[in-house]
Amino acid sequence: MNSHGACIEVRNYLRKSFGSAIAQDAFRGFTSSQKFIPSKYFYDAQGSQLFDEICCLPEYYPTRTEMSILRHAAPKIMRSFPRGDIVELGSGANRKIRLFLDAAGKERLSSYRYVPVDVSESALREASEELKQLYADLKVVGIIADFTLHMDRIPCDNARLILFLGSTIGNFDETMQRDFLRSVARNMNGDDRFLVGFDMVKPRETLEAAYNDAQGVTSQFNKNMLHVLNRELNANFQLSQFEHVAFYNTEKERVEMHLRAKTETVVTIDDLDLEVTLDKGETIHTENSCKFSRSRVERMVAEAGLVIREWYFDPKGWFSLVKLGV
Ligand code: AVJ
Repeated sequence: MNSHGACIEVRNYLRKSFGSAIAQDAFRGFTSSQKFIPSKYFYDAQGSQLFDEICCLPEYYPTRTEMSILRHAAPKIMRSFPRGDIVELGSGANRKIRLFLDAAGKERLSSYRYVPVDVSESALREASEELKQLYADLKVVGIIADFTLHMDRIPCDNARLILFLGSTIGNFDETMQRDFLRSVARNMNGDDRFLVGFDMVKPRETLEAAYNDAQGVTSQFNKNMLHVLNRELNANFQLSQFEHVAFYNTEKERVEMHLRAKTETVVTIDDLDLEVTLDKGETIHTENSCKFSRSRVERMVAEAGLVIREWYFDPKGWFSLVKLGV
């Protein structure tokens, strides 16, 4: 352990329950006519690592664009949030939080507590250790939880700036987007602020390139889902039998990722007592990544009882950050 290691507190709410959640979700997904598995299961240690690599790819514009907006917006956001908890939902690597902490300034660090929330304990621990090296005065309380289920496990005894970046909200279906915003809104006090990143609708070629990178990292990330299922549920998916597919669904305004069986394939999922047959060309739907318009965001946040305080864009309007209050 390094000299700061002891200062990081990690509360793991998933140790016993995550396994059964994936079993339930996989059972539902693999007995459905369009087979599917929720995209949150991408993020084991390996998946979190691969996603981190995706963020640096030349084709993957969202991270870079959101960071460029944050570079301008973070100082103003932090000035209007002088003390309290900075809660980051789906924290992953430390790329973004550092922009907020740097904007606050070294002298002010002791006025904040950083509360990263993630499903991957290894990714959270690694990131927290690194952060403590860089910002020794910062208090860090890591929460291992599935924030789509357990908003109530997130501390609410201080004023909060809740960060939900990267357009992770786009991975939810429309009902979940609405329910999730409502659940956060219900949980917020008057001084709390909620900063949400939305990836915006843009030309198809740009979108499809971002999810079909030339180096094949997104393909590896997608196929890692099969590793997760093999490990967590004693399944026997063969990765070489599947190919990565990603396309923009114009009507539904979302990028869809699937894993397509190259030939007819029979898979056994031992822990579910389930034998799954995939026809040649049949897909497992692994992710939706919704792309938003301004009017859709406005309607959605209003329906959740949230009020827009600020709205930040990049010059091309490819990505946006909305600061919300109740
Ligand atoms: C971080 C979940 C928003 O949907 O763009 C990246 C995940 N999937 N490449 C996204 C992802 C494929 C990413 N999110």
